[in-house]
Amino acid sequence: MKAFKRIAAAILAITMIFALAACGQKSEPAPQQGDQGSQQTQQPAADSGKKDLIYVGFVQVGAESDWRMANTKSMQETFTEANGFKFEMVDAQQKTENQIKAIRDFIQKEVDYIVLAPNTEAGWDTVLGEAKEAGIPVIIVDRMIQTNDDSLFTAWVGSNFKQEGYDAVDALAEALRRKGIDPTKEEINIVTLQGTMGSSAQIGRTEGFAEKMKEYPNWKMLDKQSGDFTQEKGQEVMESFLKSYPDIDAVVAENDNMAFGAINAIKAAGKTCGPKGEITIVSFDAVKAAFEAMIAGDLDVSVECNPLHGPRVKEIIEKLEAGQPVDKIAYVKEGVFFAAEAAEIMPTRAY
Ligand code: GYE
Repeated sequence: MKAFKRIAAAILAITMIFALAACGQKSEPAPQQGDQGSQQTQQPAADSGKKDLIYVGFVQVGAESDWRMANTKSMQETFTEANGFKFEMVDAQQKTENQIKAIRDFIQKEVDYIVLAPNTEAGWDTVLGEAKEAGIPVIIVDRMIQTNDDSLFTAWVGSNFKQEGYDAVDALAEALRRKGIDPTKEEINIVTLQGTMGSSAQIGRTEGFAEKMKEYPNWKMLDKQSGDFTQEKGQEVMESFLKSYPDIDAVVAENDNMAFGAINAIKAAGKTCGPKGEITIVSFDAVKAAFEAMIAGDLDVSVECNPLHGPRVKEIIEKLEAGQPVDKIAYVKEGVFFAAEAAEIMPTRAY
C-alpha cells in the first residue's frame, strides 16, 4: 500500500511537470517525491526541498500518570521531522471510544502507520479491521488488545505485566524482610489500588500478584479497587480503605502515582508508611518521582515499567520500510528498585 501510494505520488508529480511544461510555464525545480517509485522508500533525492516524511498517527491513552507523560515525550522526541517523520498524536483522555474515533480519523487522513496504546483490551476488532482494509499497518505499544485475529496488528512492544505482578510479590516479601518482618510467618493484610479496569497493565499486575501470592498462605488480600492510575483517585480509594480496614500492613499500588495518593491518605490518617513505617508500599513504574518518594522514606519499592517506546517503535517502522521482518511481540526488560538503593540509582534514571 505504502509503495503503491508513493508510486502513485511519483506518477502524479511527473504528470504535473509535463502538464506545466505543456502550458509553457517556466519549470520550477521538480517537487521531489523522494524515492520516485523505487523500492528504496527511505531516501529522498539529494536536491529535494522537502523530505519524504513517514506519517505516523499515535493514539495515546491520556495524561494520567508520570509514566504516561514519559511515554508521550519519548514518542514526540523520536518522531520528529528531523528523523523523517510527520507525527500526530491524539490524547484519548483514558476513553477507549475516543481512541476508536482517533483511529478512524487517522484512516481518513491516510497516515502511513497507526501506533496504538490501547486504553483497555477489548473491542478492537472492528476498527482495526478498518485500518487493515485501508492498508495501514498498526503497531501496538504498552498495553495489549484482545483479539483472535493476529493479522489486525503488525507488531506489539510493551511490558510483561504479569511478570511485573510476580515481581511485586517478591518485592513485598523482600521489603518486609528488610523491616525485620518474616514474610512467610506473620499475617500480612494487603489492599490493592488497581489501575484502569480492563487495561493490560491492570489485568496482568492483578493476576500476577494474586497467582504468586499463593506462595504465602499467611498473606491476606483485604480488598482491591480501581484508582484508574491517577494520584487523585488512588488517594480517594486509599482513604476509604483506611476507614474500612484498621489493620492494613501493605499496599500494592498498580502505579507510582496511585502510591503517591496512598502516601498522602496514610499520612492524613495519622499513620506511617515506607521502610520505617507501619504500612509497606509496593508500586509499579519506577518513575523519577517514585525514587524521590523512596528517598523521602515514604515508599518501600517500585517495580519498573519502561515507558521509552519511541525508539523501539521507530526501529520497527524502519525495518518495515526496509522490507525486513519484525518481531510480532517484543517485551521490554525491567528491574525492581528498593528505597535503600534509590539515592544511588536515581541519577541514572531516564524517566
Ligand atoms: O503503569 C501507568 C500508566 O500501561 C504501563 O499506564 C502502562 C500504565 C502505567 O498510567 O502509570
